[in-house]
Amino acid sequence: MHRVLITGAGGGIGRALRETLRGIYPILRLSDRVAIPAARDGEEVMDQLDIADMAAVERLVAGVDGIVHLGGISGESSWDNILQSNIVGLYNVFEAARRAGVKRIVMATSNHAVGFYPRSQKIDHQVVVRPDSRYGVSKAFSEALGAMYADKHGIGFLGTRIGNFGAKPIDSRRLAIWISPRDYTQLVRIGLEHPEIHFEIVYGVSDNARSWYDNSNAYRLGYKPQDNSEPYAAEVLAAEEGQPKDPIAEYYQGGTFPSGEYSRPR
Ligand code: 15L
Repeated sequence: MHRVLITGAGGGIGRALRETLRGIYPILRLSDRVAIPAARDGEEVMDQLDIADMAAVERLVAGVDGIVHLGGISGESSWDNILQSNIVGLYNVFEAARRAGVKRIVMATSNHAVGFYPRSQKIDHQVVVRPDSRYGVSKAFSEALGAMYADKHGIGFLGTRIGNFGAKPIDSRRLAIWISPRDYTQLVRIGLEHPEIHFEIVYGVSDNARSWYDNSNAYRLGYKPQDNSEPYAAEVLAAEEGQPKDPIAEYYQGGTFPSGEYSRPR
């Protein structure tokens, strides 16, 4: 990989990858719809753009070998917002990538594509999607789009169903789904560099003892997570003691995403 594009480079994950992937690939091209810090050696910072604008996306992907697509909306939002960024914008990125001859796409899909599975069930990468929100539906769409562009056009696709990315797990649910920056970097590199990626789904989680995922597909591809959430467990659980809990949010893997706007009889 010579030139790797990171979309959504101004967000939390994008800012971290900008550092951890620095020097790994000769050129990191960075893009967002918000302003991001100026380019350093080995970087190209693109003009601010909205991925719903196909002409702008075509300019963005020209000359790129691989894409880490973090752009778009990263949580629940109105249908119109999701439609523009995570459906139309996402399609633009894939279609422009095909026209430009991009070889690989690593997608930030999400645990919310499968958030309506109960926490009591261990799920692998082959379960049927059970999105917990409009946002989760858009992430399921990204996986379907990845499959189509892999099967029809040969763009290698790694869908990383990210749990929660950060320096440490921030609550009891995140003890199950947390991923550290260095572990996520490893997954991204597998997606860009593994010689045999055609279409793969993995969970973007560290080696958490409380995980409700069977992440054997990631391990099969060589993932060796360095971090796990257990050292943070006592502190996280103590901080939550006595706090009121919503039973729907507690029951499902997706937490407040399934319980938000929930209108079934409880
Ligand atoms: C996600 O997909 C979101 O992008 C992130 O902001 C968190 O809400 C995360 O899931 C989570 O479930 O913790």
